[in-house]
Amino acid sequence: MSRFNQYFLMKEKDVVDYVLEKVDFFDKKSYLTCDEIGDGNLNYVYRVSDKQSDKSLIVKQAGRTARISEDITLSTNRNKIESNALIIHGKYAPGLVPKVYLLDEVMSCCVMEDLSDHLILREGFLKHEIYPLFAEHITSYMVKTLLPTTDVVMEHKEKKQLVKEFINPELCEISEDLVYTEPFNNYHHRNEIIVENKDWIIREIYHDNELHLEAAKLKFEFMNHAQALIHGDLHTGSIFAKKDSTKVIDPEFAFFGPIGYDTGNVVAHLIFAYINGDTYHKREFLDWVEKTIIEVIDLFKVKFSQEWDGSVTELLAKETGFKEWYLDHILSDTAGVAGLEIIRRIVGLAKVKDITSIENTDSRVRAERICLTLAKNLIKRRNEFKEGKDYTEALHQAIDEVKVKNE
Ligand code: SR1
Ligand code: MG
Repeated sequence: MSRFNQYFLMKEKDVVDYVLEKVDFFDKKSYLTCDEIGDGNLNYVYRVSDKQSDKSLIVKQAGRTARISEDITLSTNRNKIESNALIIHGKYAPGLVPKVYLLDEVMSCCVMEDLSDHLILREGFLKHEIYPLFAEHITSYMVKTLLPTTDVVMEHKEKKQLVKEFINPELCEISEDLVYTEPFNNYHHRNEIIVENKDWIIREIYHDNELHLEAAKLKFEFMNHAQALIHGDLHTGSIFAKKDSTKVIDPEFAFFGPIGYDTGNVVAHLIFAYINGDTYHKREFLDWVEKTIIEVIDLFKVKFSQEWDGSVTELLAKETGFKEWYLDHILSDTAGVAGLEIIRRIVGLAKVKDITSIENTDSRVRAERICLTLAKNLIKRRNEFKEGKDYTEALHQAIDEVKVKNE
């Protein structure tokens, strides 16, 4: 009788036994080693390796509470959502996500391809590494995974069935709270603000009612616009990269939501990378990030439009002007979400190393103010961000504005 017929949170030793019992991957006589390598906020991630054959795989298990805080209790069903999203994304965008070898709904874990020849993109960015193909790859990933699951392409009853399967209430609630609500009012008393920026943030974020109104509109867009099966957490910690390859991992926040939530997250985290590079005067890296921000928007538009022409099935979506209207809406959402994502990572609970690793206090204060100044602009003027260069111009404007105010 298997000891894995009832859920429990595994330790390294259990994971080795689990893999030998459940997956036909290693030789049964191999000597396996296992390390917990997770650094995310929610789950446990184990790498199981066989030194002799040089083979390895990943086991990811969901606990009943979030890793970041015991106070956050969560359904372990998120592991099923993640695995199924990876399987669907693998079908639409082969080569851009890891392969799933096994989904185990009892143990709430999945076994998947080990990508340890890649590096988490945020870690690469912290070393100011350049990834020449990133914009090409991530725009392909987004267009190929998002458009086919919209009503533009997917048969409508099939889509509604998938919407049901991807109802993800608890993880959506995390985003509704952490991204769309708490940064503006600290209503769960868990925002974390550095003391040197406290008064500035109270004035510029907590007391800006126009900003709150726009955040409210975007929150309802997030909750009520079942546009496509989105990744739901597409930051640079959810992406593995090496020079010639990009793999998107971790879609446990997947649900049917606005496409701009994914595109906006990618842009926001490129902006964090830029601000970190700017703090350390990394010119070559800065030029590359700036070019990448522009390409992410502009290539997304081109690829989305081409893919639309080749795959649209909904009759009314073929009406002249509809595609342009649809894309325009995605672009406004992209800017709005990018702004929200920036604010939540500076003001809220879950931060990003691009900013927290800046040790010098004056530099950290400056970096945060640039981010927040830009973010407010992105949210309030989101209808005006139509091209990649609109973002980089606004970024430079924010840098100049903060410089002037500091003088
Ligand atoms: C409680 S989880 C905090 C954050 O980590 C994830 O990566 C999501 O971004 C979530 O909001
Ligand atoms: Mg994650």
